[in-house]
Amino acid sequence: MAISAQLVDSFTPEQVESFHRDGFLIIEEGLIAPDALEPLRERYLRLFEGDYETGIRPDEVNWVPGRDPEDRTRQLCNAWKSDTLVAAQVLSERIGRLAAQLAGYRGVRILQDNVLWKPPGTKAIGFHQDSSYADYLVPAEMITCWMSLHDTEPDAGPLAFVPGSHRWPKTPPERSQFHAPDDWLAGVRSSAPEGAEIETVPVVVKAGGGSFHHGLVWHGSEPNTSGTTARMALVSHMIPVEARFHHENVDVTYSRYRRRGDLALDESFFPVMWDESGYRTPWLAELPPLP
Ligand SMILES: O=C(O)CCC(=O)C(=O)O
Repeated sequence: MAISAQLVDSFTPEQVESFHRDGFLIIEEGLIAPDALEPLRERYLRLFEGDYETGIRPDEVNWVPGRDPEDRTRQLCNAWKSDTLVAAQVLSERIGRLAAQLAGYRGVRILQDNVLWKPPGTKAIGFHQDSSYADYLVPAEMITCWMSLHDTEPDAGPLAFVPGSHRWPKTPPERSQFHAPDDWLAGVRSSAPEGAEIETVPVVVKAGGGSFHHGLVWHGSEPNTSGTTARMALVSHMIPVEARFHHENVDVTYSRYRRRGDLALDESFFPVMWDESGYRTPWLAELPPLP
């Protein structure tokens, strides 16, 4: 029997204001429908075994069982290309519309997804600013929706934000400090304005809840010290619909999708999730409906 739940469909002016003040907005529940949670968790187990429904490998596979240490937070990027259920959630029109409302964009397209799995005993994800990884795009910015597939607990390494840090300058990415750093706040400390207090706010929500965050807000997650509680999260990193490739700057992975002599983002790889004109990339209609 279907479990009914109120899905978040728009934000109040107060929520939009709070996003702009803090650089993030936490949503207790209703980003993912309850009936989609267990099927998505099952897809995660298959994906991390290297079992790809579409036969296509994600753009980044940052953890492979047996190859990589058990104490690493497990991550895939662009698993939507490998699994149609993940694609249906990551590329959801509703999530795109909500992101556009918060960011003030006239439309959004997907830049990249993240599939994250943080079992007990796994180490931190270093605090970072997403937009500092986007200099191969114009404009080099994004808004992110982070959706939890589990109830999150304060000691299970929840995603956490530094409020107001989206007003601090953009700092170049420190890629070696992303996966499993011992000092997960090192990056924030070195870039915080003198005297700024570094407070972190954890995302403690029900399964299906999560958050939206500004591309410049500092965020990351501490080690999972809970001993018992795993968490999985699904992330849509979205960019303004009019974004294009930078004519010179490249990304080691994603600039492979740049066509010769053309800076446009190809909708096969960067589909438009929602646009105020009513346009949505046509092939998205082929995705399975979400449970
Ligand atoms: O879930 C995490 O630990 C990190 C997620 C993250 O960095 C993001 O959503 O941008």
